[in-house]
Order: sequence, then C-alpha cells, then structure tokens
Amino acid sequence: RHRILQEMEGSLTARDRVGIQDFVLLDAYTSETAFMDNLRKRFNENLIYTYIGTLLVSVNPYKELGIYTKKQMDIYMGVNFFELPPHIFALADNVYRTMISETSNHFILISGESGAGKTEASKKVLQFYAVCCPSTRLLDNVRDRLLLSNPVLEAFGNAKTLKNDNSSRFGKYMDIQFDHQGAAVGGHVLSYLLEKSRVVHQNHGERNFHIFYQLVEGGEDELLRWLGLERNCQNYRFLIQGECAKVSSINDKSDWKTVQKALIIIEFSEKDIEDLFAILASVLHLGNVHFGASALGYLLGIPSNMLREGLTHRKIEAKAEEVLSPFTAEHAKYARDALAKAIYGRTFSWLVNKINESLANKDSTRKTVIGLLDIYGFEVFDMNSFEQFCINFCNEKLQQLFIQLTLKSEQEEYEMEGIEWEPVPYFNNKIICDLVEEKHRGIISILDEECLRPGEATDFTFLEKLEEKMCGHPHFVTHKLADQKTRKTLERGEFRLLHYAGEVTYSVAGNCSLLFKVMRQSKNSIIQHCFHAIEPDGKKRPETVATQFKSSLAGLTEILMTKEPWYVRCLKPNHCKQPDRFDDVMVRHQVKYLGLMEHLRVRRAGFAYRRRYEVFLKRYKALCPDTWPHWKGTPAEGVQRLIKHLGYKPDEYKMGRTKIFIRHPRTLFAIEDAFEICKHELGKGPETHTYNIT
Ligand code: AOV
Ligand code: MG
Repeated sequence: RHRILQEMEGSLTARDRVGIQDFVLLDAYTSETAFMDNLRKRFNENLIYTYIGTLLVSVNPYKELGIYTKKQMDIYMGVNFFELPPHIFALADNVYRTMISETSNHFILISGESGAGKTEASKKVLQFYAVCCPSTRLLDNVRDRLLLSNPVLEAFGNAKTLKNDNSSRFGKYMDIQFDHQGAAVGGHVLSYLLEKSRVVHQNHGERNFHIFYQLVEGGEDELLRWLGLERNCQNYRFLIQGECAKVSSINDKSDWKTVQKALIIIEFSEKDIEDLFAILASVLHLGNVHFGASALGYLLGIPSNMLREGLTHRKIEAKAEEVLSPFTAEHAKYARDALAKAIYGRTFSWLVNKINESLANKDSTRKTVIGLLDIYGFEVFDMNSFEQFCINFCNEKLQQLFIQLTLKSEQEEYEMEGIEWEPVPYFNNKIICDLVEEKHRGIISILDEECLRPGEATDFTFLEKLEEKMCGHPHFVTHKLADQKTRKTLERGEFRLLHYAGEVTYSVAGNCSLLFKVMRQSKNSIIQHCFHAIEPDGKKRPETVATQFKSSLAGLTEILMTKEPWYVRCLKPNHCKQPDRFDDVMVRHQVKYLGLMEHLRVRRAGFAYRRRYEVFLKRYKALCPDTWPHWKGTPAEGVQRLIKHLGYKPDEYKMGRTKIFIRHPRTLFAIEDAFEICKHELGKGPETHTYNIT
C-alpha cells in the first residue's frame, strides 16, 4: 500500500499542474478565482475529484476514466481518508468504517443539477460496498439483488431528456443495511414522485421511459406477438413525440437483456413478469387508441366494451336512473392519458415494493445503515410545468438541509460550545422553501385550495390567487412585475420563481393537479379508483399530488436527520454532454449556488473532527496511564489529561463545553494509529507504554 501511495504521489508531484486535492489547503482559500483555477487544472488532468475537508466535489468527465476498477477499490479500501488522492471510493470507505467503529447510521447526500453525475456516483458507492464488504455465499445473493435493483429501477424510472440521456425521473433514497461484522445484509428503497406525464407526452428531443424502447427493440418475437406489439417504435404515439426513439448513447437491446436477468435474480415470478409486460404493452396500445381498440381490454383484463364506455362516457345520475353521457373528444383524450399515467405510476410503485420484498432482511438483529440519496437534479427547460416545479422544490429542500447541517449548525455549534469564531455569511434559501410550502400561505397551499374548491377553479384562477397572495415576495415574479425583478418578460399564464440555483419560469397551463380535479369528478369507476386518494374512513380530504410530495419530502428530511451526513457535490462542466470541456461561467455559477465557497470558509476556519468528551475518552483512554483503566474525574478533565499526555499543541485542538474539537484530520489519524498499536499490545498492559503521537 505504501508503494502504491508513493507511485501515486510520484505522478502527482507537479502541484502546479494538478492543483491541490483539498480546497482547505488552498492558500488563497477565500478567492473564488483560486477555487476555479484549482478545479479547472484538475479537470484538465482528468482529476475529477477534489475535497473540501470530508465533502467530495466531483466534476462530470463525460468519458470513461478507468478509475473504478477492482484494483482501485482495493487501493482505497481501509486507507485513511486523506492519504490517497480524492475519490468517491475514499468517501464510501470512510463512511463505512465510521459506521462500523461507531455503530452509527449515515447517509450520503449526492446533489447537483441534471446531468452532473449523481446517479453514476451513487452506483459507484453501491458497487464499492458490493465488492469490498465481507461476504458469504448466502450474502452474495443480497449483494447481487442490491446491485441489480439499479438497472430495473433505471429502466422504469429514467429517460432521455435534453439535459441527460439517462435522466432520473424519480427521486431515490436507498438504505443499505449492514450487520455488526460489516456485511451488507439487506436494503430498502424509497421512491419519490415519478414524472408520470412523460408516459403520454415527451418534449422534442426527449424520450419516454427507457423500458418501453427496450421492450419494443429487445423483446423476443413471441413475447411481442403475444402482446400484440410490432417491432417498430414509430408505430406507437407514446414513443415518438420527442422524435428521437433512437439514441446513439443507448443500447436498448442489450439493456433489455440486463433488465431481464435482473428481474429473475430479484425473484420476480414468471407471472409477475408477464403481467408487467402486459401492462407496458397496454400503455402503448392506449396511446394509439382512437376510441375503438379491443387489444387493450384484453391486456388489462377488462371487457373491451366496458373500457370503451369508460373512456368515452361518463355516468350521470339523474334521479333514480343512471344515464351515460358521452365525453367530448377532448375529455376522452384526457381520460385516456390520465389512465395511462395512473397505470404506469401504480406499476412503478408496485415494482419498488417487489424490489423491497426481495431486499428485505428477515433477520431481526440490530443493523446499521448507510443511506444513499440520488434525486432528480435541478432543471430548467424552455417550458417548465408542474413536474419541474416539484423537482426544483425537492432540490431546494435538499439545499436547505445541506445549509442546516453544515453552515448553520456548524456555526451554531461553535457558539453553543463557546468556541471563538468569526461568522461566515451565507444565503439561506429557507425563504424560497417557505414560499413554496408554508402552511396556508405557500404556493402548494394555494394550489390545494384551488383544486379542492367546489366550482370553477381553473389554471388561471390559480394564477390570479398566486399573484394576489405572493405579490411583493422577493423570489416570486408575475407578468405584472416581471420587468422590475428580472430581465425576461413573462407571458400570461406563467409565473417565475427565483430559485437558489437560478430563475425558472413555470407555466400553469395543464397543471396536473388541476387535471386531477377534472378526473376526480368522473363517475367512471376505473378512473375513480386511480384518482381518488385513499380515503379509508371516507371522510379525509383527498390530498393533491403537490401536498403528498411535500409530506413525503418532510418524511425524507426526518429520516435523514437521524443519521450522520456526508456530501458529494456534483458539477456539470458543460451543456453539451461533452468530455474535456470546462465551461467557466457555468461551473462558477454552480460553485456559487451550491454554497461551496461558504462551506470552504466554514471548514477552513473550523475543526475537522469533534467528539463528546465521554466518547473521546472512552475510545482513547488506554493511551494514557492517568486515564487507564478507570478515570474518576469529569470526562472533560480526563480528555485534558489524555491530550496533555499525547503532547497536542494548543492550536491543534479546542475544548468546548461538551466536546473536544480537533483542527486537522492528521492529528486524529495519528491518535487512531496509536490506538491500533495499543489494542494489539493491550495484553501486555498499556500503562507500560508511552505513546507520543506528535
Ligand atoms: P445525474 O443523475 O446527475 O442527472 P448522471 O449520473 O446520470 O447525472 O450522469 C449523466 C451522464 O454523465 C452519465 O450517463 C455518464 O455518461 C456521464 N457521467 C457521469 N458521471 C461520470 C463519471 N464519473 N465518469 C464517466 N462518465 C460520467 V439527473 O438524473 O438528469 O439530475 O435528473
Ligand atoms: Mg440521475
């Protein structure tokens, strides 16, 4: 290992060329220009990773770098974090070892805008654990399922967008569970709001979810025959609205094979798989319905006359009689699309449940977990609708969590502990989160009111309400005020939010929540089933999609808050998905809005490591004869005695009210190494040894 390290350092001697691997060590650490220079230098040398302390910054290289091999994994396994060049494996390893040594739960928050490399990063972390954790034949099974859940979820939940050929269209949080020996023994996936509208509509240059193309391109002849499908994407309306069914970077045929294998390993039964593809095919057929199809009813297991009636008529109850009244063509189209989306959405949830059943760990002993959060990144298109609103709100919330956990709590902790400290100012995006989600006053509340208000609520009454209530908010712009706050003018029917990551103009036309209102009024039983929020007591006010999403994000925040955070901040180097192009303006913008400079300032001025006195003393007391084996005084005094014995210099640490703060990781590594030696020799009695670690 030492030799490898030397080799690596040998190739990294020219600092000028490759920059510095931890921004904390940058001389001009407050200068954004120096930050950018360092990032660019490294990117040009294919060094895509750089640390800010324990936070990992990653720039998407858009090319294979050969840095994720088994050999690389071996190099990073079990090595102290700062000893080797920055890498996603180093972070994964550090999280893992902290989890084991402290028996604690952790999560890795991977963030960055669409196409920045979040999903790739999360896959690398999972692969690292799959390869590097101890395993038995029995557990190989779990490991394979954990790994293979990815291609399945990606096939059904990812799609080509203008920003990314493999864009996640759902949010994903995955817990990996470990037993006390550190073996991966199970997992659990939570999914967040799938962008269902994609099933029926794709913008120019975008595709439907991958799985549809995989089925049509890769499905066996016999299967296609049974499903009544032809091997030609051009024949299906739902597949060709973006006019790009074929994408050079995607091989649908081989992906189909991968998904097939994965489904079997995850233990989907033959019947499950059959049903699943019948549903996919039925969605494709639905897209081609011109209100007279029979294959569809067959596939869905519904008499076709009933389905036809359902899609084209609504029931009107007049006194004692039920009268069928025909939909307008427009209504029928709505009903068809809504049905297709609902079918797909429910199927996706079913799929996630099945995967969870397969990943579930049946053994009830206590486990620790590492959570991986990979959501859809912030995105701005020419035309942004309800989906983008939800996606960007989700990013806003995660930025808020990051701020709370790093910038805010870090500084508050110094204050609480009585550590001298020069405050670092930062932009707190809470104001934008509130604008969207505040009770009774936020945009989602207003949307709810409009959706649930009896009578004629429309897209435009919603916008009017918004304008009335949000007028004057510094992050909200309507067409009346557009010129004062931002340069671009707004059309009628649009509003603009000034997000932490940039401004986005949202169109309220065809807002899917309002569409829901139309659907909910339907007397059609299928549609009713699909569109009524579950109301077990029959009284509960149905929830709108936006409100459900808001509460699921609140739930996610709660899950995360009980765990120790780690961060990967992904940056996108250019808009054209191309290697070796580093667009300065674009990267600088991301560095700014992600708050990386502020994070660096806090880190640089701060302390890399802190532990409560009790915990610190308990772990290291064997290193000092005064504190071993029993210390009778207060933990703080014990720690004082311990570090005096170890010979810490005054600028290396600070004593807070309840915790010790250690400035540099190297100090900690030294004490950890001493501890390891001591553990070996404990049999001989630690009193006889003196360990001076400095
Ligand atoms: P995202 O997850 O952040 O976007 P991805 O992880 O899907 O972005 O990355 C987009 C594409 O960039 C991938 O398909 C790869 O081609 C390339 N890429 C990313 N990271 C690497 C890497 N480390 N090495 C090589 N290529 C990489 V989105 O899901 O759209 O928010 O919603
Ligand atoms: Mg992604």
